Amino acid sequence: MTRSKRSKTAETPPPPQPRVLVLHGPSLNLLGLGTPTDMPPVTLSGIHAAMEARAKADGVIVESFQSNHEGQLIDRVQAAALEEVGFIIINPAAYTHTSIALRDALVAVGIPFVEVHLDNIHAREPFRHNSYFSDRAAGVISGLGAHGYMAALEFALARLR
Ligand code: DHK
Repeated sequence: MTRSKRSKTAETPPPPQPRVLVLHGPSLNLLGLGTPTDMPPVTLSGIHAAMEARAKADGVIVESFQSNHEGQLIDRVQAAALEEVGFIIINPAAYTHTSIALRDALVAVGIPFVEVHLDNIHAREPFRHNSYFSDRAAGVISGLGAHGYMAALEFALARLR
């Protein structure tokens, strides 16, 4: 039997890159597509690009997923458990205030998550003040606009280190 000349270290596969999943709920696909202003619009693709670039510097993969459908968001959360996603950042949008089903999915997979809202939901209508997610979230960021996603990502990167 011939013995491999390659060293053991060369045969050891690199550890899998940590993964962060960013979930966006209904109508967030419309972000930045409204009335033109002097400011460059904040879009989901812009938010994703900024998060991806920041995470890459730490060797972390960021995937973003937006859906207008509750079941698709639930399916994505369940799939994340099989993909060994280490952290979830979620803006459930209007499902924040309605979806026990999406909350249950997050609790069931047990992946730590941060809840993000672009607006300060407590400064809006009373029906937006309740969240079905906050008591199970590692933290909640509300009202910082797109900065909220970057702040959540910094937290996730620190947790994954
Ligand atoms: C987004 C929405 O679409 C609303 O339904 C929520 C959230 C707030 C946000 O601020 O990102 O109430």
